[in-house]
Amino acid sequence: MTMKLSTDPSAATLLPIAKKEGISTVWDRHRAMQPQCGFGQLGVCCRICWKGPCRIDPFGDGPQRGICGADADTIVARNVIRMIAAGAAGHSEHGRHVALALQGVAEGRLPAYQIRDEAKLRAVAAKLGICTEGEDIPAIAAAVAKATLEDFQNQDHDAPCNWVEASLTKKRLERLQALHVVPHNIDAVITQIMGRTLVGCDADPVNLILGGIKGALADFDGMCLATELSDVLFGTPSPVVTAANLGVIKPDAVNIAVHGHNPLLSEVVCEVAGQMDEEARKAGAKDGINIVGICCTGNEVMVRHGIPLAANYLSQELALVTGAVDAMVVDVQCIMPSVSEIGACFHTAVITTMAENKIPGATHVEFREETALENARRIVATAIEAYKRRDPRRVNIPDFKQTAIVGFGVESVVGALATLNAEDPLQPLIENIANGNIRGIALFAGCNSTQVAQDSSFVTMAKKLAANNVLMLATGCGAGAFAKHGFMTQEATMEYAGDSLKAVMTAIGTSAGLNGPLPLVLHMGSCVDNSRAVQVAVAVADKLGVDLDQLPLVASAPEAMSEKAVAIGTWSVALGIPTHLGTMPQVTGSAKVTELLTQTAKDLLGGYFLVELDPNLAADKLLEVIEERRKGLGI
Ligand code: BF8
Ligand code: SF4
Repeated sequence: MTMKLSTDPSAATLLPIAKKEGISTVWDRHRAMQPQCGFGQLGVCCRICWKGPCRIDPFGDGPQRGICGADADTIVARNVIRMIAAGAAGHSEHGRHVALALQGVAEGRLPAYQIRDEAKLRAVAAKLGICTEGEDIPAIAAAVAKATLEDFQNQDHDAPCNWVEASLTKKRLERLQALHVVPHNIDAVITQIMGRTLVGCDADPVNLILGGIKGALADFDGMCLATELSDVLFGTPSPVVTAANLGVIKPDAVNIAVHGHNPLLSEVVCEVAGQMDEEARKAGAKDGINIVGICCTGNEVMVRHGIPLAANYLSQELALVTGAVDAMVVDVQCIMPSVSEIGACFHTAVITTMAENKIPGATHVEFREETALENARRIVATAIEAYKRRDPRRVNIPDFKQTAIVGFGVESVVGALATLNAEDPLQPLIENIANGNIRGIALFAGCNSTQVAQDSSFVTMAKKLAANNVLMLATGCGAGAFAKHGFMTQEATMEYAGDSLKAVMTAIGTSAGLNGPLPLVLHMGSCVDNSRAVQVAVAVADKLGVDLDQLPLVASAPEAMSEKAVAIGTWSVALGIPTHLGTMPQVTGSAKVTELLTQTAKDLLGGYFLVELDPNLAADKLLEVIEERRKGLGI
């Protein structure tokens, strides 16, 4: 029996077409890769120096040490913390770009950008302890940018990064400081990980993992600043009704898919597309320009502007197989290198935009914040030109799209709650958790992976948690999965939520003017927006006078694959959150590292990894954890 590849109905429609056209997809390549290397799966393969590669025999018969003498524990720990460093580098580089853009706006150097949310800017300044009295907006923006960029520059090892310090409970910060894992400088911590994992350096698995945790907290710092400063520049999300899945691609429009992660590019493309709509119509597209999102760029523009989401990670190639995407504009991260080849099978212009992220076969239009408008115009013009070459006979847009109510940032969640209690907005949430109407909160994050039938684990787990009255938040490709499967609708709440959860969601939604319940899963944004969920948790913990590891809060990445997910999962654990992984982490070749991450972490941090590949059992285990936490709080 062949394994089901995806639960997304669009895949079932488009995969046979890809096959007929001779196009290989991620699933074909996954199959061709079998059997995958067992040493790599266990994390016991080392390629850190050219005496290697070395691998440890997991059965104990062959070599137990690499040529340099490193054992399985050292090799596994080094490998996994290098993954954390890579993830932290990706997120924080994204954050640095946004911070530099804010600085440029403050100095009046970037005409394509502006401060769209002044209230948020003031709130961020207050959070960072910046005095704003009597200061104008550019001055506040400059001060916020400066304080943020300090997180990349500070050389005092004892001074925590500004954003980490501002974003955690006091208790959590102290606990992490006692373990010496609080980052002082994002870049320095990432560099330290690369340095200590060179051949012949840190060989102590515990020390290595602690270094990795520091790197993961640097990742958290980068996410907090990326999220908050993006809100300042592009607006803070508020609830908006939109749609998800490949049916959002329009046959009579110039379809531009924005794909990647950083909103600096996609925001300007959206704006310029609006100005160039008439040109598209002149070229014969009677519906003008239609922007659709893929991956986290998709989430960013979805939660801020209601731009529909075409695909999450595993469906990005299928967007091209529709034959109706005229341009796929990409920036950084999670862009399969195969897209240029598939785009070339059609008329699609695949456009790379970042100097440090090019793909052979793609068109490169260099994007710079200083020339953003001009660059975006060229990108949109390229899309219109490509549209003229589209072959209508090869267009196959699956007739699948689901309504999605998205855009639940901290401000909108608190805003909705404030309609019930204006003086003390968190009180209704806390009351309902305390009385058990809401048993707990689950944050679904992370990717799609070919190791799991696409989206299936998200859907299975959410159904069970909903029935057991767990409030669910989602980001990244998890949010994409839920949006595509209709879980971000009021109907889903009515269908799947347990009675008490349904009642609470209905009370909040009705009072917030939604004419019915909140959607079953609240879309908080992209992967960097995981920091939003932490903000809600910190606010609740502060109000209760407890730390994060006491809350009935769990996280789950049932289909994790990226190094960024490794970094996020690790900081989630470091913040005290039990964190489920539904794909096998590449660490099990070391009993010591496995024990550290799944058990010892619980004593050290309160959070820990919980690995369960079966989504039904995973949901059961998370429910148990939630009940255990409730018991701890005496509720
Ligand atoms: O940052 S969830 S597949 S798109 S890594 Fe990538 Fe994973 Fe998707 Fe977004 Ni996050
Ligand atoms: Fe082998 Fe050691 Fe080199 Fe790794 S660092 S490849 S274990 S010799």
